[in-house]
Amino acid sequence: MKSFGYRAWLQPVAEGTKAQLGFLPKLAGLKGIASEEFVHGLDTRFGKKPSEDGDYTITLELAEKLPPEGYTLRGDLSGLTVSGGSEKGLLYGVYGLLSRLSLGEPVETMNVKEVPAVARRVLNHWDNADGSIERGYAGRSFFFKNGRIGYDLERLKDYARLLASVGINEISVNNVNVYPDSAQLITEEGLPDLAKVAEVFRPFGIRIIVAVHFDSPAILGGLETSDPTVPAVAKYWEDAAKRVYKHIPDLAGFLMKADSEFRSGPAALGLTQDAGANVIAKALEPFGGTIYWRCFIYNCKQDWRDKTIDRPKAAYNEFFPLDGKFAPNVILQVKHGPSDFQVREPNSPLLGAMTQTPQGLEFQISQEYTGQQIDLYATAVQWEEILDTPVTESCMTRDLVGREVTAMVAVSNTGNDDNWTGHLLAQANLYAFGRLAWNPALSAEQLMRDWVALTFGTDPAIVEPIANMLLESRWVYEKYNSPLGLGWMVNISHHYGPSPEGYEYMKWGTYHRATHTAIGVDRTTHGTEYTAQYHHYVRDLYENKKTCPEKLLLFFHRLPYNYKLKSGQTLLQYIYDTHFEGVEDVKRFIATWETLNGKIPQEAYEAVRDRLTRQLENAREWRDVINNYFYRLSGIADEKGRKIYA
Ligand code: GCW
Repeated sequence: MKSFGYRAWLQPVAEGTKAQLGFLPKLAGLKGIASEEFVHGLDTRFGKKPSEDGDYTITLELAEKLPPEGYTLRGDLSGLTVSGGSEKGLLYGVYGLLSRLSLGEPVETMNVKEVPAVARRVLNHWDNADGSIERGYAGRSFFFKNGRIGYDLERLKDYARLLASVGINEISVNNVNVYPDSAQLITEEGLPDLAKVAEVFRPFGIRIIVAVHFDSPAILGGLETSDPTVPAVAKYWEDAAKRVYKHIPDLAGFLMKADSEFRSGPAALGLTQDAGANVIAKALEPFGGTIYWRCFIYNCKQDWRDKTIDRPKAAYNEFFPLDGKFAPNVILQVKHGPSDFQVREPNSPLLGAMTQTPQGLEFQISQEYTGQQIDLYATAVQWEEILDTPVTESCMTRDLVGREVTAMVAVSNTGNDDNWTGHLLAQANLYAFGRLAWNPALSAEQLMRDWVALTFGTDPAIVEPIANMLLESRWVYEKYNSPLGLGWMVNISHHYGPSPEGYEYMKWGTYHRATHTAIGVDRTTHGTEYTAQYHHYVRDLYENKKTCPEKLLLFFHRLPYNYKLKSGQTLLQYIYDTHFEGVEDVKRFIATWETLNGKIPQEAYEAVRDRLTRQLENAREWRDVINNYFYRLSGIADEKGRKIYA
């Protein structure tokens, strides 16, 4: 019997909940992965097997008029038909049906049509061949061991099911920082193993992507250069593509992190990014492959004294001039914000700016800067805000999905911990990403409620408190973290816990430049001119302190501590207040969680309680370090006279 956490959102329905299946199903129609998964799901969720003597017929069929990944569920008193545009669509239909049954929806009136908003719903794993995971907070890799592919077949299959059940259809398994071991994945030696992984995921409609090293032609091909303008280098990539597709004919493509954080790339050779991307695109093109080219490029050797460089401007400067110059099978993978997955930052100005180039919008499910799966943090709430951000006066970021944004991508938060994600409630983030990539119009509230109900059962006495905690968790974390869009202020390298000046004098380009009177970087047209990268509607919004969303004030403006916010609080008092509140909120989370004792599986109760206790420690540390820092700098006391440990 698998443990509670391992089963994630594919749980057996709780005894006595309204979701108990009220009929005995008889299965008809197409046989294959969809019918197998239906039988498996019925058994594990409801303890029932379809039978010839069943009293309600579920028919699985293909319907050519539907898009390949689309499906319909049409039920009446005599039975329900799942129609899929292809076997893949049918599989999604079966998962859709099973979760609706788990949520207690009646079959007789079911009338659903689902078509994904984007064709590519992608998970990037940052797993290294030695089994470690970069920014992984849930144990070791379940893809790699001891320098090569190594896995537990059953676990991998269970993972494939989990991902497919929420519509994820492409995964890269190796880190974008490609080290010599994982560079080998595209060689004759490495490919048979990778092909076996692809084989596990294939039936579930999931294709593999490989992260490749820009210097592969030199490292693996024995060439003197990896310069993409050299014919032998282009030939290397053509041969590599042929080799890879011989082993994995349905490979989704390659993923490249070039010219970023000490990686080599076109810029290092005096070329523009299209010069690299297009050569690889051409090699992949005959096989229908795509090259995902990351836009996370900035100067990571900056001198903190130099105020002429502003890191958030980097990606736009590098890529916007190249719009229209990329081959059609290049997808530019853009992090949602211009900094780096901070708790609060504006959207990347590249989103909406490049109209001629397909883009992948990159999220981070792994909680690098957002509590590392120790602190509770529902990423879906942040993603909803990101999608709700205007690009122009008449276009929201959400509207780009399915247009320029042809892929939704996220960095995975999974590892070989028994419950996959370390913090049990962090499973909600993986779940939400899949569903949001399928349908970006879904609200965080809907996603969190569904996840809680599928995981813990539909009893409102359980769903309400847990869903509410999740929905509040982003704001609570932000309250005790780095304030008002400043970002960073984290301990260097591992990025957990506070260090207000940790990055202040380093080369990474992340400075807040606090003095005894003011803090922040002026990124308006009077300062670094970062705002000029946006459409004028959005630029004007951010330029003006009065219209700039307050939670982003210190991202865009340099302000004195006594600057008055709309609430009437000064900037500094706001910082003190939110930091005191954040800790109290975490205490409240613990109290709420304790009301669930005995109502949910003990294993889950205790595991989460343990994480919340650790979160409280972290929140206290943040509160006291941040408040102390600002008090020492400004000399201004807390109006409410609370303890600042000065
Ligand atoms: O956020 C930073 C991380 C790096 C990561 C990089 C990236 C994989 O600190 O660990 O490297 O982003 O996205 O490439």
